[in-house]
Amino acid sequence: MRISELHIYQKDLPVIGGPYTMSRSTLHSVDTTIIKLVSDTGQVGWGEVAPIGPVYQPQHALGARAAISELAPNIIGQSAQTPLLLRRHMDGLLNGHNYAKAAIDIAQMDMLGKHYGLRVCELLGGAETERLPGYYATGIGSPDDISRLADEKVSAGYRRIQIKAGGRDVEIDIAVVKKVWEKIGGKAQVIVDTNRGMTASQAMCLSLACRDIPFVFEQPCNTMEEVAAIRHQIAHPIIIDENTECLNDVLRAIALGVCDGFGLKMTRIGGLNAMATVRDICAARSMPHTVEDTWGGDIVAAAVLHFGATVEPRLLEAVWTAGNYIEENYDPENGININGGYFDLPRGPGLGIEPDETRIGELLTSFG
Ligand code: 0XW
Ligand code: MG
Repeated sequence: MRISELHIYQKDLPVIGGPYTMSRSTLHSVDTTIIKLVSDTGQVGWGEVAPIGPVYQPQHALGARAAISELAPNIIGQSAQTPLLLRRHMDGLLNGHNYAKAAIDIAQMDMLGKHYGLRVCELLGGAETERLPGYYATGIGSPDDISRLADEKVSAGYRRIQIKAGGRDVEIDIAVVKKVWEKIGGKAQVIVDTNRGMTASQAMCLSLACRDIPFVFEQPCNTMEEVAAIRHQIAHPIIIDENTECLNDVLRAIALGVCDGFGLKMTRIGGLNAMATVRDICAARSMPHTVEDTWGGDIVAAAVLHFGATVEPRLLEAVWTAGNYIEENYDPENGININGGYFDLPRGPGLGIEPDETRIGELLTSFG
């Protein structure tokens, strides 16, 4: 089976109930790129990548489409049954741009699963579970608003609440953490994620002011070096998110001993197959991690769930999808939705979803 067509679609995803706020950016809508691969046997595979704006990471929607367009002419004709060789082929055509390559990797795995009648989680080694814990990420807000939201989400079934912090007076963030703990302490795990938004001194100030609250500190500062500088001066375990842009960053973080786990975004790392290597290295060092992505609809969400199901239960922190903020599923029948704080793993072959092509935006470019 060989890839004979590659089609690129663009769709704006307005943030429902938004804007989505973090320390360095406020999103009212997210631009997603969907790709459709068609094989010479007529098999279809779907991929997607949706950077959460141009500031969150060194990634952006136009860049994704430009990189995919750069690769596409040389993807046509490649085997659709050898994901490792396809990845190496892409690396030989374009240096970096893992997030763009991820969309092609996801589509190729969807296609391969459908070809063999296997789910993507089975292609990745097998599912440990059919039901995955989600987490809820608040935005930046006031102590009253965020604690009320956290309480609502715990009542809805979530057992992990990520509070956004950073980019403002650290005293306000301290008040938010304390008020949230008052509301949900002992009922859910609390993560404080500054999205690279604090200086080392602000992060130390928040941690020491809340030393009696057992939260996990996510990406407290901008760089791994700043995190390393405060690592042994704060009172909380650390997970690294934005700093893990590739496998080598994960290896460096583990070697430097700067964190106790990771927030792993599947497209940032390069897709499902690249993420499997990171998963197995984390397992070798007992490093817990989330499985998530920046943003995206049912295609990215399904890929996240399939991947999350293959992680050792002792190491899977939680999964996250943008479904809470997106108006409609691409697949009206088997779209990905969270229920009571948990996701059900799709049952069908490949990703287990079939996007309705009237719901996936505008066809921009076709190759093959
Ligand atoms: C909570 N997220 C997964 C959603 C946005 O992509 C940001 C990200 C995070 O953990 O920072
Ligand atoms: Mg994060």
